[in-house]
Amino acid sequence: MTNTTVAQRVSVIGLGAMGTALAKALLAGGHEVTVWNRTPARAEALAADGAQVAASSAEAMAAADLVILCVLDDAAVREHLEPAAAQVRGKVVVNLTTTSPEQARALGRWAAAQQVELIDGGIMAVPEMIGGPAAFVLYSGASAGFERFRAVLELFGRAEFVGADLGAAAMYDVSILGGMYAMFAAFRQGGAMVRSTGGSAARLAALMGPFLQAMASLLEGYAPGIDNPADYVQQQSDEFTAAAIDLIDKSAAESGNPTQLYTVLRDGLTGL
Ligand code: FVH
Repeated sequence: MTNTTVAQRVSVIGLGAMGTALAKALLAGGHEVTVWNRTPARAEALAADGAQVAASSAEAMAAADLVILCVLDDAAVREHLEPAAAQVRGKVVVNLTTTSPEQARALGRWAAAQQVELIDGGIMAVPEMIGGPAAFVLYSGASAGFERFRAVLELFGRAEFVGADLGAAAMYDVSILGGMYAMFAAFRQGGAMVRSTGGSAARLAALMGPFLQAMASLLEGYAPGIDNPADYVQQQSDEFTAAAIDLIDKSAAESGNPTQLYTVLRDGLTGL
């Protein structure tokens, strides 16, 4: 049952920067929150905000109907979830730890054997954004469990359910992060290049930011040709794209900042 007015019993396992932000959002939303962290001081800091502090991860999981994990990696998730099978049986578990799609599916196989409704999540926000208008979280896996706790999960940011395949949220997550890292790598490289002509990364940011935002608005129009390659209408020839990227590559070398970055882009965007 989704009910925005009923306080739910929720546990948060892992109180790093992100787990702490999640727990605070749940407390602000009026839920009964139990927390556990490997280093106890981080959990005790949340007691003042109204959280119950559990003595072990298993005790925290036993205290809740909805269990949220946000630890370093897949190994840390398994280290705490697998010995607590009895504490999570019949419950909804949301793993907001960043993992690969196959790691999410493998955890799903374990969860299915334990009668656990597993949801994998990918947080598209930094801790300071949690609960704010720009934050969103991708979810996949157990759709009934997601709907049951949707109102709780929406406290973190817009909740986007992307499919029943447990690997789906992680695949969207890493795809989006790939775009982000490509942008930051190009900005860092560009900053070094413009400095060679007396420019600055600050000026580049002011010019590049709005241009990239305009380019981002073209992504939706580009999508149908990727979803249905038979319908793909090429906007720009491979020769044009390759020549443009080669010019950027040559300019990087002329600036004294040679890089493999554009070679990789050329391979990704053209068949040449
Ligand atoms: N911070 C961010 O901007 C990103 C946004 C996108 C999603 N990520 C993922 O969220 C997971 C946690 O990230 P975090 O920012 O909270 O990370 P830290 O502040 O470094 O805290 C790590 C917590 O994990 C605990 N931990 C580590 N290993 C273990 C273990 N073997 N057993 C139990 N807990 C473990 C650690 O505990 P402690 O060091 O305080 O004792 C912290 O609570 C992560 O997957 C990001 O990729 C965040």
